[in-house]
Amino acid sequence: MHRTYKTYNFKKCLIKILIMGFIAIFNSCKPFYNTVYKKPQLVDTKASKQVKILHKKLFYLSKEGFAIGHQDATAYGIGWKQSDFPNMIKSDVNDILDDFPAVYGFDIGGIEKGKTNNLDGVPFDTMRALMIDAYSKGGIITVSWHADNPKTNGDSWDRTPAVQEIIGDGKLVEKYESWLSKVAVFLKSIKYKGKAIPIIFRPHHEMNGDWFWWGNPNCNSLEYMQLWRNTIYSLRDKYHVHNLIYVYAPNKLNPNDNYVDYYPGDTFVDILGIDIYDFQNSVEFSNAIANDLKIVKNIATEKSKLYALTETGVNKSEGVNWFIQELVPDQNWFTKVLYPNIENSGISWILFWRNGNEGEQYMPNKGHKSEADFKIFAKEPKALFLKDINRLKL
Ligand code: BMA
Repeated sequence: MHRTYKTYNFKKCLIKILIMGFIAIFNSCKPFYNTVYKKPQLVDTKASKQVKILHKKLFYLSKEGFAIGHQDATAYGIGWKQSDFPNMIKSDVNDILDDFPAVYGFDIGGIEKGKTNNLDGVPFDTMRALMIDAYSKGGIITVSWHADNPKTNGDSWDRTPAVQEIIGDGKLVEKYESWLSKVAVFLKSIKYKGKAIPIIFRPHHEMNGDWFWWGNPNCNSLEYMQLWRNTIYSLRDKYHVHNLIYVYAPNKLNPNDNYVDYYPGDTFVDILGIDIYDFQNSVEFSNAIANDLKIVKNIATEKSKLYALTETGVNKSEGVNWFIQELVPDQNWFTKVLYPNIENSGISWILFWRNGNEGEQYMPNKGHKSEADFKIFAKEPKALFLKDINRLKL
């Protein structure tokens, strides 16, 4: 009896193992690309598997809605910073919803000089830990770079022309190279389970605006394109960074702008982005969103690339336009102004800018006048938070 029972158990085990083996083989045979999700042409042909998975996730996301992102979501918020809560992951979004953002924006301005903290005071070690934490929970990481001015060592907003000197045989080429080497070391150091986590990288953004040293008119479009390509040659080919997806992101288009004025070429850009804020007039904002996102969508579709609203938010603390505010009260901005404009836009994600202080706040916190409206926005079918994107089957 005893022997028979053992044999029976052994057989049962063997069958289980065989079934599990078949399932594993079946799953691993499921093709990564298919007729809906075709193999994209990525900037980095050596991009890691994690990058490829992230790209696929962004693609499928955009079929369901758009991932909701927040800059520095877990690094600080209104009235708090991460070090006040060392044993938990806090975010202003989570304080009002039973969920977290799906996309986590960070800025590495300051890394180029080997600083301990970024330009907004976030320690790079904390930033790395927060990125890993968010990624381990299914979150998506995007990074911008408010680099200092290499010519003057002033900040990003020091508009002294500098690009000419960090391209070609410019005097500061080596200096910029050494900055990129520090960017590379940091971005490669952000690892989860031994592998560098995939990062959506959005350097030298808003170049059609006139506020950054890399922007118009401080360099011309050809110089900008050269800067962009050199940045990729260095990161990808010299410093072997293979965990990046590159996003080209102008600011909202001025009447004479073409979206592709500074576009460095299809082989140098993975995703098309655009930054559009509502600073003064919500009607103007709605028009810009409708108009610009349509342009971005058309160009991206033609190029078979994904696209996103890479920075946004409402902030009328300066230049308040009371008349417009009465027409479209800010308390209802998320549901009345924003959502209708992006609902069918096809963007993969939207990134609300940081909650630096009450004068520079783009996400509601607990008790904020838009809290109730944001909660309604969060329930909209296309607004995808962390739990929603984790439900996606790739
Ligand atoms: C800008 C502003 C600055 C900030 C920078 C980097 O848009 O928010 O205050 O230092 O982003 O986060």
